Amino acid sequence: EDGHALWLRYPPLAEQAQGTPAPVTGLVAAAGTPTQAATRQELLRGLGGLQGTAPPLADAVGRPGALLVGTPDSTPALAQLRPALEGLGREGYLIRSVEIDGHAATAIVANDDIGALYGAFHYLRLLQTGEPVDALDLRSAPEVRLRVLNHWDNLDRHVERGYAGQSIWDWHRLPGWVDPRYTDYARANASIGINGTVLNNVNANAMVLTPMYLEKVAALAEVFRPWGIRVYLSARFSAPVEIGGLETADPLDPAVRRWWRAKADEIYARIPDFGGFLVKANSEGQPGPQDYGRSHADGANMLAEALAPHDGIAMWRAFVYSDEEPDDRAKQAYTEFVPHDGEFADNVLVQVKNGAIDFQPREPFHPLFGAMPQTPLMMEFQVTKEYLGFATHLVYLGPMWEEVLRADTHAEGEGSTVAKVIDGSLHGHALTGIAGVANIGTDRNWSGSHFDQANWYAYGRLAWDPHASARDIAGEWVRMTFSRDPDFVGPVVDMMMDSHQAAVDYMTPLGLHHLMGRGHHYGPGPWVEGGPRADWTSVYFHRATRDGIGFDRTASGSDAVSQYAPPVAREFGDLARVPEDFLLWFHHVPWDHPARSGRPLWDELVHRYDRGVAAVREMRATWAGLAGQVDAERHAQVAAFLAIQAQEAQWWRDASIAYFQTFAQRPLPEGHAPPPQPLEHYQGQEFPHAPGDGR
Ligand code: BDP
Repeated sequence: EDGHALWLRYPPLAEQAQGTPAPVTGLVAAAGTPTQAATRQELLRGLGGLQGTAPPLADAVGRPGALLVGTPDSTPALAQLRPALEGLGREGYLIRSVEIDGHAATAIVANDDIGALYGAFHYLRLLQTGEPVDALDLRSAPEVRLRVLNHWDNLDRHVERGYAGQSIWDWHRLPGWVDPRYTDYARANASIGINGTVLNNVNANAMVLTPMYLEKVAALAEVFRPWGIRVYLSARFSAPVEIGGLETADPLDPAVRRWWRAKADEIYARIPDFGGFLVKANSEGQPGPQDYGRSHADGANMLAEALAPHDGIAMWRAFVYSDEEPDDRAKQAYTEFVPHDGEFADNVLVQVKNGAIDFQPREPFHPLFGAMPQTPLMMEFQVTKEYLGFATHLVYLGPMWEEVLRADTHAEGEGSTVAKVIDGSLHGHALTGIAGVANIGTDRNWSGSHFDQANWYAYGRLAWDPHASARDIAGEWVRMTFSRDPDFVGPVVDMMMDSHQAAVDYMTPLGLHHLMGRGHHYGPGPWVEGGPRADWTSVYFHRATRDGIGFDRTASGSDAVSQYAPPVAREFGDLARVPEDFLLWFHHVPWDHPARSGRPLWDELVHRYDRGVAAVREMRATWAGLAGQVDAERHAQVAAFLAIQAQEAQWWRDASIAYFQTFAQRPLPEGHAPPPQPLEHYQGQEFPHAPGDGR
């Protein structure tokens, strides 16, 4: 049990605590297309594992208990369900208990092969999670059209912000050697409904657009196609200069436009279902349209024009940095993008990180959501835990994503949630998307730790349905990955659900943000200052002085709150109403400011740091108590990682308190131990072994 099987383990149901459903007695499944073959194979594999033996294949229903999967065209016995398929689109499906030729049977039916594959995975999930399957009437279709992973993978296989080994794309051996892992990857993603993957880092190398690499990309696309997954590439804006021999990459230059059109034609000739481009432009030193005095819309539309004849999509990121430092970094994306609402071509999606800074442990939702009604905005979540303890800390991201998706932008009155922006319903967009920065690498367990698989899983499930519950998703994942025993599931789900708040508490409590070590982002660095840009330092963000701490983003400060719709701006801007988790994000307050607990701010801060440390201690105890309920191999690794997390939570707490105390000039509240080392000790530590950005 090294975790390689992910949530697709299919252990015998008979060995599990609960009763077992009546076995499937026969499988009616066509295999005339690669997707149909994959569907049939998955059901044979899944049922073979869960039931002990795979059911026999059958052409027709001859006795009770058959399972039929397919489309009305592939499987004539399912034709009677055709009318019920209306509105489900290509990817949706029905799972129903039916009667066929006088026999009770289960039907998984869809308009298209890919829908049937998704339905098959859903059916297997029901079995794996112990849900009853004898009276089914399920209907499901994705709420978001493009559900993609973003790999920040470089061509030399270093993964930027990757904590699970090297890139799984073995560019050196492709296309000659097509690693079976690519199929495993596609299968795992299809099981959670992911239908696109951007193969290379947003800090892109133009080489990936040359024929040599496109041949390799085409080989991957071939593997992914049966699983409903399209490939996309990050496009470097200056590619026409770097690999095209042009003198400019100006998006309004006709020769540049021609170059991109020809490049798109060339790609589609090799990969007819290529998804499109993802672009990071004018951000952190990347080239972009502003280099030529043009706007983001000019840049995006040039690529959109090249992709449009092939139905390709341009995903243009809103994570931008202009050369000129703003008065508040949190305001920048909004300032640069909102004036261009309505200017983007129809096949452009603007991809927005969940918060306005950068995947911090907790951020309020990005003010762009709801603020660009004429532009489809896609969500960018970070599945890899750059700022949340890398792969060693157990932090389940479901609750954080749920918090953002359920946040109310008030853009069209109450109930205008971020989820409704993303699913297109708020402003009537048919083109919708969501991206997750992948946590996948060459480690046997794919994600660097067993529990980080849950974040990949939860990302896919929330992409399919952004209104889903993080707790339900955790429950599914635990049952499939570890055990269905309620005595195990209950405490583990609780531990996962509390884990995000714990990390926020021991790293960045009360709305603090951007306090990590410089460059590698490993461990605490609240003292980081100097360097090329103020907004790459910690002191810029926490603004601690003798008088107080926090970033004043109200009208008396940077006024970033005014980028939100008025009811939200009023709430965040009001010291009495701002959620305490965002207190120091929006307000600069004195050290003796009374927190809602009644404690003065300094005491509250210390209290929260210690609360986080205590929560990790509890997680360790919970997990230790579950020994014997999972295999020893995975239990031991999780236990070891929790021990690392406990040490590092303590380190965050000690270093942060030692530092902030130099401003607060107050003793620690009673019952809270002072940091064991002087501040200089924490400041002097170096980490040559910490994985960095590789640049
Ligand atoms: C930051 C990462 C950096 C990425 C950047 C981005 O530190 O490595 O390149 O985001 O999203 O979180 O472009």
